[in-house]
Amino acid sequence: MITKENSFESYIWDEKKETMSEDERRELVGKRLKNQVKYMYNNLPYYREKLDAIGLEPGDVKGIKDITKLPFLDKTAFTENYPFGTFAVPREKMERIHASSGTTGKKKVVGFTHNDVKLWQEMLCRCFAMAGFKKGDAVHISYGYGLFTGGLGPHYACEMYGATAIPVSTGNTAGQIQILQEWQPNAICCTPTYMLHIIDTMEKMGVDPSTLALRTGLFGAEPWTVEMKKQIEDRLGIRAFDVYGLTEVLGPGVGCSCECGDLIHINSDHFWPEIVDPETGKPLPDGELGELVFSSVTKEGVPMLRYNTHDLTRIYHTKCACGRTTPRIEKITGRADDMMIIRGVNVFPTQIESVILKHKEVNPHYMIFIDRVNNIDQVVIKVEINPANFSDTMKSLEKVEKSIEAELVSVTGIHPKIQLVESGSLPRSEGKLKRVVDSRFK
Ligand code: DLL
Repeated sequence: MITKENSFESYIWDEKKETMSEDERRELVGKRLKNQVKYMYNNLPYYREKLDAIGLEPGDVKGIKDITKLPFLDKTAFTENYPFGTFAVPREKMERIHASSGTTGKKKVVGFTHNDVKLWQEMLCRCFAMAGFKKGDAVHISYGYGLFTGGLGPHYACEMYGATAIPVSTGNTAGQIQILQEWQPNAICCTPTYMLHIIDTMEKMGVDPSTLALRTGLFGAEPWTVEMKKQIEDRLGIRAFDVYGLTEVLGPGVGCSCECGDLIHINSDHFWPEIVDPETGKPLPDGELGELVFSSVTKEGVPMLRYNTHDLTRIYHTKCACGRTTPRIEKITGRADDMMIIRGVNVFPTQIESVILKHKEVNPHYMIFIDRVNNIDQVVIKVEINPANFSDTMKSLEKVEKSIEAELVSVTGIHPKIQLVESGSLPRSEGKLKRVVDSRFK
């Protein structure tokens, strides 16, 4: 049996691009932006109309400082031009098409040219190096394969990286564990909640994590907290990294966290980030919470300039101890539309998660139910008991419920009711997990 190799080593995939000075990068991206505006104006009727409507000519954008002259784009670019109206090259020239479902209605359809696929591979190679993947590693990919970018993105990146892709996709958790045990992959890619589900199942089956060769993992596609990262690292004995991205801009690989902490390095030479005030759209300085906006300055198939992700975070333009100079964002708090307004107080599921996961008497699985009773918002949070750390008396049940409730009041300002439920009784997901059931407006 091969046993886990403990030495963790990461490196920088592209020294030149990832460590260039911010001034050099601004210069480079400025040139790319200037070309991209012209390219989109000439090849995308919907974009030309947008610029014409505000009287902006492509020549007005001369460098990065002019980016704020450009209008914002959002998902309506996709819905209004469905399916292929955002394609800047003919469909015949696309090497691949991906799509994300979105919460309502039509899919956001994104075509990738040959160069786009290469770019995507390169961006993910940067993430692999950051997360300590080694050449020759076997990579267990449990993101869904198909239109979702989570499966095929890392799959093709393995080819460029010189790693062996194991395209397990989602489902059949016991089968996944068998592969982890018998084929001994060194790295894993999946959503953090699915990783936890795999770990729970392994524990139930009596599988000892130290018999696996897993050393590191790239987790993302949904908001998760540092507490969840710690659980994955401690229970599985691996290093966990946060990979970020969205279909409209690329897919996974827009950014990734490094070994120095939880901030996510953004590959800003290709995906220029801005943080803007959700109300006014004005760019915000480093350290302020706002919406994350991207300009994909080198994409050919479906380029987007100033695309508002509605993901909320903060940005920092300081050099990281790892040597990279790329700007870093904080873990995503959630999308602006994930925000729950409870009796006028704004709360994100990630705030609730950070409290719950600190309590060892419960499992890291919870669901949030919101309802309006007699015109008053009521929140019930169901959390699973962790039988291993729980003494099974009514008194201790109440004690744990009260202690989580009290901490939630101080962290979030809302007064939820905690309901402890049996271990294993809440739904699990193989992909992105939906944790909130809001029945107020039904
Ligand atoms: O989720 C791409 C992806 C696949 C990223 C695999 C990472 C790993 P979409 O389905 O288009 O694409 O969803 C994008 O998911 O705007 C965020 O709200 C959320 N998201 C993605 N990565 C993270 C992350 C993929 N690391 C949307 N942390 C984004 C928090 C994330 N949220």
